[in-house]
Amino acid sequence: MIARRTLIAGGAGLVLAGCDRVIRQPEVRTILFKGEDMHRGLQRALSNRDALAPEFRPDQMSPRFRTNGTRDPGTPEYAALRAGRFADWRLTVDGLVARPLRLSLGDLGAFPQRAQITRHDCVEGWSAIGKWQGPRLGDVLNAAGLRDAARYIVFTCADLYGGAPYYESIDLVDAFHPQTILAWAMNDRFLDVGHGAPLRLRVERQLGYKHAKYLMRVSAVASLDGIGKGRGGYWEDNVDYDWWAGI
Ligand SMILES: Nc1nc2c(c(=O)[nH]1)N[C@H]1C(S)=C(S)[C@@H](COP(=O)(O)O)O[C@H]1N2
Ligand SMILES: [Mo]
Repeated sequence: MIARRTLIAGGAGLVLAGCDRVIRQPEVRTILFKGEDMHRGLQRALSNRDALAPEFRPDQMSPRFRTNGTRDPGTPEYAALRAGRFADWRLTVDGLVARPLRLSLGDLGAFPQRAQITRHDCVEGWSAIGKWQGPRLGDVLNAAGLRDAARYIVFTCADLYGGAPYYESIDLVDAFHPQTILAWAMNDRFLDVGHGAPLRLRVERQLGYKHAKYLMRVSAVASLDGIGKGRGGYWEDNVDYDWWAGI
Protein backbone atom coordinates (compact mmCIF):
# COMPACT_ATOMS: atom_id res chain seq x y z
CA MET A 1 0.00 0.00 0.00
CA ILE A 2 2.78 2.38 0.90
CA ALA A 3 4.57 1.45 -2.27
CA ARG A 4 1.46 1.90 -4.34
CA ARG A 5 0.92 5.39 -2.98
CA THR A 6 4.52 6.20 -3.73
CA LEU A 7 4.01 5.18 -7.32
CA ILE A 8 0.81 7.14 -7.72
CA ALA A 9 2.28 10.21 -6.08
CA GLY A 10 5.23 9.92 -8.42
CA GLY A 11 3.00 10.41 -11.46
CA ALA A 12 3.23 8.62 -14.76
CA GLY A 13 6.63 9.92 -15.74
CA LEU A 14 8.25 8.93 -12.48
CA VAL A 15 7.16 5.35 -12.26
CA LEU A 16 10.57 3.90 -12.87
CA ALA A 17 12.15 6.16 -10.30
CA GLY A 18 9.36 5.19 -7.90
CA CYS A 19 9.96 1.55 -8.64
CA ASP A 20 13.65 1.89 -7.94
CA ARG A 21 12.88 3.55 -4.64
CA VAL A 22 10.50 0.78 -3.70
CA ILE A 23 12.97 -1.98 -4.44
CA ARG A 24 15.65 -0.35 -2.30
CA GLN A 25 13.59 0.03 0.83
CA PRO A 26 13.56 -3.39 2.49
CA GLU A 27 10.48 -2.86 4.64
CA VAL A 28 8.45 -1.52 1.71
CA ARG A 29 9.61 -4.38 -0.45
CA THR A 30 8.33 -6.84 2.10
CA ILE A 31 4.93 -5.24 2.02
CA LEU A 32 4.73 -4.98 -1.74
CA PHE A 33 6.11 -8.39 -2.58
CA LYS A 34 4.74 -10.40 0.29
CA GLY A 35 3.34 -13.71 -0.89
CA GLU A 36 0.20 -13.20 -2.88
CA ASP A 37 0.81 -9.53 -3.53
CA MET A 38 3.93 -10.28 -5.49
CA HIS A 39 2.13 -10.89 -8.76
CA ARG A 40 -0.04 -7.82 -8.50
CA GLY A 41 2.67 -5.59 -7.05
CA LEU A 42 5.17 -6.50 -9.69
CA GLN A 43 2.74 -5.92 -12.54
CA ARG A 44 1.77 -2.56 -11.15
CA ALA A 45 5.35 -1.48 -10.63
CA LEU A 46 6.41 -2.50 -14.11
CA SER A 47 3.52 -1.39 -16.27
CA ASN A 48 1.96 1.70 -14.68
CA ARG A 49 -1.45 0.20 -15.00
CA ASP A 50 -2.63 2.36 -12.12
CA ALA A 51 -2.73 5.36 -14.46
CA LEU A 52 -6.21 6.83 -14.61
CA ALA A 53 -8.34 7.05 -17.73
CA PRO A 54 -9.22 10.67 -18.60
CA GLU A 55 -12.32 12.05 -16.91
CA PHE A 56 -14.49 14.73 -18.46
CA ARG A 57 -16.72 17.65 -17.42
CA PRO A 58 -20.51 17.34 -17.43
CA ASP A 59 -20.75 19.69 -20.43
CA GLN A 60 -18.59 17.27 -22.44
CA MET A 61 -21.05 14.38 -22.07
CA SER A 62 -22.38 12.99 -25.34
CA PRO A 63 -25.97 14.07 -26.05
CA ARG A 64 -26.57 10.58 -27.39
CA PHE A 65 -24.82 7.44 -26.18
CA ARG A 66 -25.59 4.59 -28.55
CA THR A 67 -26.14 1.03 -27.46
CA ASN A 68 -24.20 -1.85 -28.94
CA GLY A 69 -24.22 -5.65 -28.83
CA THR A 70 -27.18 -6.95 -26.86
CA ARG A 71 -29.85 -4.30 -26.37
CA ASP A 72 -32.19 -6.56 -24.40
CA PRO A 73 -31.25 -10.07 -23.20
CA GLY A 74 -34.85 -11.11 -23.92
CA THR A 75 -34.77 -14.38 -21.96
CA PRO A 76 -37.77 -15.31 -19.78
CA GLU A 77 -35.55 -15.01 -16.69
CA TYR A 78 -34.40 -11.53 -17.61
CA ALA A 79 -37.91 -10.46 -18.61
CA ALA A 80 -39.18 -11.52 -15.17
CA LEU A 81 -36.44 -9.62 -13.35
CA ARG A 82 -37.10 -6.58 -15.50
CA ALA A 83 -40.86 -6.75 -14.88
CA GLY A 84 -40.11 -6.66 -11.14
CA ARG A 85 -37.84 -3.63 -11.66
CA PHE A 86 -34.90 -5.83 -10.60
CA ALA A 87 -36.09 -6.09 -6.97
CA ASP A 88 -35.44 -9.86 -7.17
CA TRP A 89 -32.15 -9.57 -9.05
CA ARG A 90 -29.04 -10.53 -7.11
CA LEU A 91 -25.39 -10.36 -8.09
CA THR A 92 -23.61 -13.58 -7.16
CA VAL A 93 -20.02 -13.09 -6.03
CA ASP A 94 -18.32 -16.46 -5.78
CA GLY A 95 -15.41 -18.64 -6.83
CA LEU A 96 -12.14 -18.23 -4.93
CA VAL A 97 -13.56 -16.06 -2.16
CA ALA A 98 -13.79 -16.59 1.58
CA ARG A 99 -17.40 -15.34 1.79
CA PRO A 100 -19.61 -15.84 -1.28
CA LEU A 101 -22.13 -13.00 -1.57
CA ARG A 102 -25.52 -12.39 -3.14
CA LEU A 103 -25.98 -8.66 -3.47
CA SER A 104 -29.14 -6.68 -4.23
CA LEU A 105 -29.04 -3.24 -5.82
CA GLY A 106 -29.58 -1.86 -2.33
CA ASP A 107 -26.55 -3.76 -1.06
CA LEU A 108 -24.45 -2.36 -3.90
CA GLY A 109 -25.70 1.14 -3.14
CA ALA A 110 -24.55 0.77 0.48
CA PHE A 111 -20.88 0.53 -0.56
CA PRO A 112 -18.94 3.79 -0.99
CA GLN A 113 -19.87 5.09 -4.44
CA ARG A 114 -17.68 6.38 -7.21
CA ALA A 115 -19.00 8.56 -10.06
CA GLN A 116 -16.94 9.21 -13.16
CA ILE A 117 -17.44 10.81 -16.56
CA THR A 118 -15.41 8.79 -19.04
CA ARG A 119 -15.17 8.01 -22.74
CA HIS A 120 -16.33 4.62 -23.95
CA ASP A 121 -14.36 3.41 -26.98
CA CYS A 122 -15.83 0.59 -29.03
CA VAL A 123 -13.51 -1.47 -31.20
CA GLU A 124 -15.94 -0.86 -34.08
CA GLY A 125 -14.85 2.77 -34.16
CA TRP A 126 -17.29 4.87 -32.19
CA SER A 127 -16.91 6.62 -28.84
CA ALA A 128 -19.23 8.32 -26.39
CA ILE A 129 -18.78 10.16 -23.11
CA GLY A 130 -21.08 9.28 -20.24
CA LYS A 131 -21.32 9.39 -16.48
CA TRP A 132 -21.24 6.15 -14.51
CA GLN A 133 -21.81 5.46 -10.84
CA GLY A 134 -21.45 2.48 -8.55
CA PRO A 135 -19.22 0.79 -6.01
CA ARG A 136 -15.64 -0.05 -6.83
CA LEU A 137 -15.26 -3.65 -7.88
CA GLY A 138 -12.26 -3.86 -5.53
CA ASP A 139 -14.42 -2.98 -2.50
CA VAL A 140 -16.93 -5.66 -3.42
CA LEU A 141 -14.16 -8.23 -3.87
CA ASN A 142 -12.66 -7.24 -0.54
CA ALA A 143 -16.05 -7.75 1.11
CA ALA A 144 -16.08 -11.29 -0.29
CA GLY A 145 -12.41 -11.83 0.63
CA LEU A 146 -10.33 -13.04 -2.33
CA ARG A 147 -8.48 -16.28 -1.72
CA ASP A 148 -4.75 -16.44 -2.37
CA ALA A 149 -5.10 -18.46 -5.57
CA ALA A 150 -7.38 -15.92 -7.31
CA ARG A 151 -5.85 -14.42 -10.46
CA TYR A 152 -8.77 -13.34 -12.66
CA ILE A 153 -12.30 -12.05 -12.22
CA VAL A 154 -14.89 -13.52 -14.58
CA PHE A 155 -18.17 -11.70 -15.33
CA THR A 156 -21.20 -13.70 -16.45
CA CYS A 157 -24.09 -11.86 -18.07
CA ALA A 158 -27.82 -12.42 -18.54
CA ASP A 159 -27.69 -12.31 -22.36
CA LEU A 160 -26.99 -15.37 -24.46
CA TYR A 161 -24.83 -15.64 -27.55
CA GLY A 162 -25.42 -18.95 -29.31
CA GLY A 163 -27.02 -20.32 -26.16
CA ALA A 164 -24.18 -19.39 -23.78
CA PRO A 165 -24.04 -16.31 -21.58
CA TYR A 166 -21.87 -13.41 -22.71
CA TYR A 167 -18.86 -13.38 -20.46
CA GLU A 168 -15.68 -11.40 -19.94
CA SER A 169 -12.70 -11.43 -17.62
CA ILE A 170 -10.02 -9.11 -16.28
CA ASP A 171 -6.96 -9.58 -14.11
CA LEU A 172 -6.57 -8.32 -10.55
CA VAL A 173 -4.68 -5.20 -11.59
CA ASP A 174 -7.74 -3.98 -13.49
CA ALA A 175 -10.15 -5.41 -10.91
CA PHE A 176 -8.59 -3.21 -8.21
CA HIS A 177 -8.02 -0.17 -10.44
CA PRO A 178 -9.75 2.80 -8.77
CA GLN A 179 -11.94 3.50 -11.83
CA THR A 180 -13.16 -0.07 -12.19
CA ILE A 181 -16.72 0.04 -10.91
CA LEU A 182 -19.94 -1.95 -10.98
CA ALA A 183 -22.21 0.71 -12.43
CA TRP A 184 -25.93 0.74 -11.65
CA ALA A 185 -26.41 4.35 -12.78
CA MET A 186 -25.66 6.09 -16.07
CA ASN A 187 -26.03 9.84 -16.54
CA ASP A 188 -27.64 10.13 -13.08
CA ARG A 189 -30.41 7.61 -13.77
CA PHE A 190 -30.74 3.88 -13.20
CA LEU A 191 -29.12 2.01 -16.07
CA ASP A 192 -31.65 1.38 -18.81
CA VAL A 193 -32.03 -1.99 -20.47
CA GLY A 194 -30.09 -0.98 -23.57
CA HIS A 195 -27.03 -0.05 -21.55
CA GLY A 196 -27.02 -3.15 -19.33
CA ALA A 197 -29.62 -2.89 -16.55
CA PRO A 198 -29.43 -3.44 -13.71
CA LEU A 199 -25.60 -3.56 -13.47
CA ARG A 200 -22.59 -3.43 -15.77
CA LEU A 201 -18.86 -3.35 -15.48
CA ARG A 202 -16.89 -0.18 -16.23
CA VAL A 203 -13.23 -0.96 -16.75
CA GLU A 204 -12.08 2.37 -18.08
CA ARG A 205 -8.60 1.48 -19.30
CA GLN A 206 -9.97 -1.04 -21.79
CA LEU A 207 -12.14 -1.14 -24.92
CA GLY A 208 -15.92 -1.40 -24.91
CA TYR A 209 -16.37 -5.14 -25.26
CA LYS A 210 -14.71 -5.69 -21.87
CA HIS A 211 -17.47 -3.63 -20.17
CA ALA A 212 -19.86 -6.51 -19.53
CA LYS A 213 -23.53 -5.49 -19.33
CA TYR A 214 -26.41 -7.37 -17.58
CA LEU A 215 -24.15 -8.71 -14.84
CA MET A 216 -25.37 -11.79 -12.99
CA ARG A 217 -22.22 -13.25 -11.53
CA VAL A 218 -18.70 -12.17 -10.60
CA SER A 219 -16.33 -15.08 -9.95
CA ALA A 220 -12.74 -15.17 -8.82
CA VAL A 221 -10.74 -17.88 -10.57
CA ALA A 222 -7.15 -19.09 -10.73
CA SER A 223 -7.17 -19.66 -14.48
CA LEU A 224 -9.33 -18.97 -17.52
CA ASP A 225 -8.96 -22.56 -18.74
CA GLY A 226 -12.25 -24.36 -19.08
CA ILE A 227 -14.32 -21.16 -19.09
CA GLY A 228 -15.95 -20.78 -22.50
CA LYS A 229 -13.24 -21.73 -24.96
CA GLY A 230 -10.58 -20.59 -22.50
CA ARG A 231 -9.62 -17.23 -24.01
CA GLY A 232 -11.34 -15.11 -21.39
CA GLY A 233 -14.39 -13.71 -23.15
CA TYR A 234 -17.03 -14.13 -25.79
CA TRP A 235 -15.24 -12.08 -28.44
CA GLU A 236 -11.84 -13.49 -27.54
CA ASP A 237 -13.24 -17.01 -27.96
CA ASN A 238 -15.23 -16.45 -31.12
CA VAL A 239 -13.61 -13.56 -32.99
CA ASP A 240 -9.93 -12.75 -32.73
CA TYR A 241 -10.33 -9.90 -30.21
CA ASP A 242 -7.47 -9.53 -27.73
CA TRP A 243 -8.08 -10.48 -24.11
CA TRP A 244 -6.10 -7.41 -23.08
CA ALA A 245 -7.87 -4.48 -24.71
CA GLY A 246 -5.95 -1.62 -23.14
CA ILE A 247 -6.42 1.95 -24.32
N1 LIG B 1 -23.54 -8.62 -21.76
C1 LIG B 1 -23.04 -7.91 -22.78
N2 LIG B 1 -22.12 -6.96 -22.51
C2 LIG B 1 -21.61 -6.22 -23.51
C3 LIG B 1 -21.97 -6.43 -24.87
C4 LIG B 1 -22.95 -7.43 -25.12
O1 LIG B 1 -23.36 -7.68 -26.26
N3 LIG B 1 -23.46 -8.15 -24.05
N4 LIG B 1 -21.39 -5.68 -25.87
C5 LIG B 1 -20.12 -5.01 -25.55
C6 LIG B 1 -19.71 -4.00 -26.52
S1 LIG B 1 -18.96 -4.52 -27.95
C7 LIG B 1 -19.78 -2.67 -26.25
S2 LIG B 1 -19.14 -1.50 -27.29
C8 LIG B 1 -20.49 -2.20 -25.06
C9 LIG B 1 -21.66 -1.33 -25.49
O2 LIG B 1 -22.23 -0.72 -24.37
P1 LIG B 1 -23.49 0.20 -24.59
O3 LIG B 1 -24.56 -0.65 -25.20
O4 LIG B 1 -23.84 0.73 -23.26
O5 LIG B 1 -23.09 1.29 -25.55
O6 LIG B 1 -20.98 -3.24 -24.24
C10 LIG B 1 -20.17 -4.37 -24.18
N5 LIG B 1 -20.70 -5.26 -23.19
MO1 LIG C 1 -17.86 -2.67 -28.76
